[in-house]
Amino acid sequence: MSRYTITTALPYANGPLHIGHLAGVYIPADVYARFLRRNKHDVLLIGGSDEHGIPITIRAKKEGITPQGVVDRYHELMKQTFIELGISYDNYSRTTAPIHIKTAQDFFLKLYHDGKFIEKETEQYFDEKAKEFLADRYIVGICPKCGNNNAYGDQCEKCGTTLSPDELINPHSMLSGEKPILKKTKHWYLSLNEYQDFISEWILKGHKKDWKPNVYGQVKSWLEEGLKPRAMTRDLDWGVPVPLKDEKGKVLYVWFDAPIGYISSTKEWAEREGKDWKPYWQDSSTKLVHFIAKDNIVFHCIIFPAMLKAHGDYILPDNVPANEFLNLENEKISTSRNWAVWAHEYLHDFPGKQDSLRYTLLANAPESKDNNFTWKDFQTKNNSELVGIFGNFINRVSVLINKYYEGIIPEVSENFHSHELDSLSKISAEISLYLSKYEFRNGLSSLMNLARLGNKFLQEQEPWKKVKEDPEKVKETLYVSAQIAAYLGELSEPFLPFTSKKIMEGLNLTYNSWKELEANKILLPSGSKINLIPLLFDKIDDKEIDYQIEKLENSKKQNENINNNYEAPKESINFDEFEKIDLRIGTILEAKKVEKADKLLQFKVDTGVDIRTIVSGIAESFSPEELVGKQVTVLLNLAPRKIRGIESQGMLLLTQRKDGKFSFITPDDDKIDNGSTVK
Ligand code: B3M
Ligand code: ZN
Repeated sequence: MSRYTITTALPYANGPLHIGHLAGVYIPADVYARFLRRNKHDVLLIGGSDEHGIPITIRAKKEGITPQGVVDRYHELMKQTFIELGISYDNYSRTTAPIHIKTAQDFFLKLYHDGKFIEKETEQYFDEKAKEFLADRYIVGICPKCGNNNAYGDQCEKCGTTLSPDELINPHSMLSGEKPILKKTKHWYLSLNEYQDFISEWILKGHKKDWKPNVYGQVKSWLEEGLKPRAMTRDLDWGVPVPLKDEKGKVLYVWFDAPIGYISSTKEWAEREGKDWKPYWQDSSTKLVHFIAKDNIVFHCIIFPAMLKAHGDYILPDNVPANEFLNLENEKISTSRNWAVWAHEYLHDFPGKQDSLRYTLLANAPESKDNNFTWKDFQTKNNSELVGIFGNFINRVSVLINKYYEGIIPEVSENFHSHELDSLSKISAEISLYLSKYEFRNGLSSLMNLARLGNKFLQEQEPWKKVKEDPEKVKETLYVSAQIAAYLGELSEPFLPFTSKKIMEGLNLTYNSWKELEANKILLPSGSKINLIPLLFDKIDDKEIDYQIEKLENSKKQNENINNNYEAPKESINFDEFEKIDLRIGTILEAKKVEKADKLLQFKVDTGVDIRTIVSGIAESFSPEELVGKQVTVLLNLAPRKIRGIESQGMLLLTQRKDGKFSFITPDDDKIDNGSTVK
């Protein structure tokens, strides 16, 4: 028996979970943990929400709520989703929990006092108006590569180029719109370069050749580039405060605090269960396994191990089985484009069908390359494989044994033997080997082979035809089939826990250890009693699938609209700010072209308050005469400004059609008094 600490990447609590998360991290981790538990290992499956970092504050700004409001909402939603999907966490925590704040701060302080950081002053972008240092994500400007107006300081999402803020053309702060300045600030850096040799020894020269090639390869290329010092603190007001006196407004870098979240979550579990957390992190015989997606490899194979090494009290990961990405209908899953199957929506639309999703996602798990989910494939896998093979077999066995023998497993001769019985232990060993190597797809496919074998066996033996003429043969057939069904119940547990439970209950069995299965134990000896097992799966019809596909097509349409017609929504403002804007209905009294300016028209407008001059760049859309007498909306309190020597004392409100022509915002009732306010 060994001790295992299994961690799952802490998802950012800035949105709901989608099938990409599930297929890449959470379902494989759950299968692995369940498998180890069945092997009687001491297993701790640890998770939690990542509630710090820029993804959270950006979401908060977008929704006009506080970061705490954002994480409260999504933490609960994610936690509930994991429970409903049967992810068998021993503990699911969150990084705003007090126990985490303390654990992360203590970790930082230990490194600080042991002299593991270098303190460095550098220049960073600062928004003078908002009085905040700006994370790269908070600086927007024009992409030097593709001209996209809304490129971020770290990346242009249109062309995918990685950027740094100083590469942006006309950079400005997302907070205030101002041009950021460079300002001095102090931070604490972990000299990753000092850990270069250690990591290279440990992973490259050490025994990590059995790590997945994608993981090993990424580490190797990082090491070849050479590790550099990395700041472990940030100037932000959302995060774990840097626990040093006189250091206000600084927080721990989210990638410093988040992986420590695994440790805090373990502590939280231990406190609740009256256990000791330390062996799970500090005993060298414990196997630490991180389940993550490929974009987190550097953090789990280089930065976190360097932190653990610098601290000195901790074990290092035994393996980091990182997965590639899952696509949806052959396109990259995207939260912002709403191109996703949201886990909570699936659970709502397909109640009781958790295992159908687990099955499809495991069968398509992006283990060694990106993989794809399509609704049609989901339907086929459910209808042909789960209903047609697996469910069908279990159903026939339970119905026939109940019909012929009142649910009692029939007698067979003492030295009865069959090669189907032999295959049970072989398949158990095969699945076990696959799972121990993190090959979940292969494991699942072996399980299905066993169901296929059972189905084929029944089909060949045709007990329903022979029951009269050869009752002894039929007893053997159903005796063997019962054993296959029992093994399916046992072996499906890590993959399809809800189904497994139904089978085991139906067969009146309790779980055996995997060792006993590999030793070919007869699980249902003659004379044991089984029940009629309700149907395990039902068909998903075209209507349900069409509805899902339509949902995706709608989000595609919406995206096209957004991309074609609309500017990105602006940051939210509060009511007081809106109230400062003075909008009135007025009437155009005079209109004429501005000399030597093709685009400009000059108006005299009766605003009800006064009569004023307003200049507007709409000459290409209207001839002046047609506008006289028109009621329009006027922005009254815009500070006057000179346009071509004419003082413009306000602004007329217009919108622009797809063809570029302007159109006035006009009341739809012609009896509005000039000077009426617009609210
Ligand atoms: N929240 C990144 C992500 O969701 C991050 C993982 C933290 S694991 C310690 O991809
Ligand atoms: Zn670009």
